[in-house]
Amino acid sequence: VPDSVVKYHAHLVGPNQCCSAAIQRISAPVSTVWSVVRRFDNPQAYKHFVKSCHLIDGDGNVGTLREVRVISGLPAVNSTEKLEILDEERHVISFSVVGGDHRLANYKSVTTLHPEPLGNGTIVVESYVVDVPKGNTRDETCVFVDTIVKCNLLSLKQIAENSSR
Ligand code: A8S
Repeated sequence: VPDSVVKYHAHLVGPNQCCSAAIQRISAPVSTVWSVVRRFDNPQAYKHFVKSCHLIDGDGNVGTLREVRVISGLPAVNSTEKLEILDEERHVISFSVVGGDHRLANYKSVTTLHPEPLGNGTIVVESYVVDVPKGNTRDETCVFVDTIVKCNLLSLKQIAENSSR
C-alpha cells in the first residue's frame, strides 16, 4: 500500500462519528479519471444524485465553496461544501460539508487516484468520516453513505472508461 494512501485516508474519528472507505478499479489512465474528479465546480458530471451545483465563493482552488442541490427522493435538499485539498501532482481531492439541509453533518471525504501497478488503469480510493445522525446507528449511516459513494465511483468508472475508449 503506497504511503499516500495511509497518509490521506487516516481520518480523525470522533466518538459519535463513523468512517469507511470504498475502492474502485477503473480501466482508464489516472489523467483521464483526474480530469473528471478534479472539477470541484462540476460534481454532477459523475455524481448522479446531484441535480445542480454552483460556486458560492472562490474559483476552484482550496477554500472554494459550492452549493450542491440533490435530486428528490433523498432525505436531503442541498449541501454546502468546501474544497479542502486539491493536489494536482498527487491526485488528491478532499471536501467537507459545512452546511445545508440534510442529515450528514460534518461529512468529509478524501479521494485519491493511484496508477495501477501493472497496466494502464487507475485505482480510486475514497474514504469519509461523518457524524452519526440522531436516530440512526453507526451501521445505518455507513450503509447509506457507502451506497452513495459506490454509486458515484461506478459512474466515474463508466464515464472515464467511455472517454478513454
Ligand atoms: C459525495 C458524497 C455524499 C453526498 C451526499 C455522501 C449528499 O450529497 C447526498 C445525500 C444526502 O443525504 C447528503 O461525494 C448529501 O457527494 C447525495 C446532500 C450531503
